[in-house]
Amino acid sequence: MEKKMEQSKSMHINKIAVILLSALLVFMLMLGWGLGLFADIEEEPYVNGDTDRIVVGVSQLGSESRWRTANTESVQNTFTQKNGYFLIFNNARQKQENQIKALRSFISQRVDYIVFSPVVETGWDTVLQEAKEAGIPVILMDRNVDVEDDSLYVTCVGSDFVKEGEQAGYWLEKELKKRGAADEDIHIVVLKGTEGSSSQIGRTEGFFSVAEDHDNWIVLGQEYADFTSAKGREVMEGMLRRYRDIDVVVSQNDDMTFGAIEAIRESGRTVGVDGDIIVISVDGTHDALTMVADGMINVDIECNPNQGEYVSDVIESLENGMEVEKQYYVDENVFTIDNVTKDVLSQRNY
Ligand code: GZL
Ligand code: ZN
Repeated sequence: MEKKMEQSKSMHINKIAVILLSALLVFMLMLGWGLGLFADIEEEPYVNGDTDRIVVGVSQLGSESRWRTANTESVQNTFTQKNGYFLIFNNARQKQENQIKALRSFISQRVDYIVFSPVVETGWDTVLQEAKEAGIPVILMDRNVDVEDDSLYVTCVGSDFVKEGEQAGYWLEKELKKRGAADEDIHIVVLKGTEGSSSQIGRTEGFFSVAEDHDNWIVLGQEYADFTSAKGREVMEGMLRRYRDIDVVVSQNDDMTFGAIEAIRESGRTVGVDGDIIVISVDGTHDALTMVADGMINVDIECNPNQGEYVSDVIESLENGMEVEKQYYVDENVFTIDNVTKDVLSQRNY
């Protein structure tokens, strides 16, 4: 009996503790709310036209890479309530049909601007025509669209992907000359990003526009690996099984590079400045630049994800009735062991 009494008393005390704790939690939340700590999380869902802020509907294609995460952060840090925006953000999880749905929902909510990073270049004409008829300006971010009528979008803020691909080729030309191997047969494999995306199309076109000048550059294989580490590893494993002699891997983003390096190491071969296989990558993420500094990645062509402010500059121009260009390129660099300094690494926000 005694024991039972003890037990029910301690259960009673637990109950009071739980009630007190939850009351404290509610109080903290209310306090936080009152202090505007959640200022950038919209207090209520947007109903057509009921805010004096600029309403921006953003369709982000997914979260496949470190680069993409940084691109999303750049958007969310720019289109904030204190900057005068009402942001409606949607992540399409790599699916075009989800982006089209998101664009249609932005149109029906009568947002002021649509911003989106098209997962692939084609298949947008109809929904962009609907946005045009609704009088909603469309700004492309990061990637481009291939449409009949380019009045369907106001501008594209992104990277010159063809130039990024060419930079990879030019670096390889210089590197082989430096090694005294400019005329030797060089065996190359290429890991390509999402099929049909403008980053994949441009980088492929750019690299091959240089490669075609070199008969001794033998491209053993080029395969899609979707800009992800997992796919990059899987595709590289297959290539290592098929090709005994690989001298260079050209990988169209850092995430695929990380996967490919794992596969190469597992095969018993080495990478980088003193390795069996030269590694050329794209994006310039912090983790990859660390590997450049360590000599594991030979060169990383930067692709700048911090595009939010460029897009908001375009919106401000449009708000002030100014003309805007059809294409804005963000600033980008080429990193090798010679220029990845401690400063570069400490300032890298992605
Ligand atoms: C490039 C962007 C690419 C990045 C990848 O602008 O489209 O998509 O290079 C990302 O990391 O997945
Ligand atoms: Zn070779």
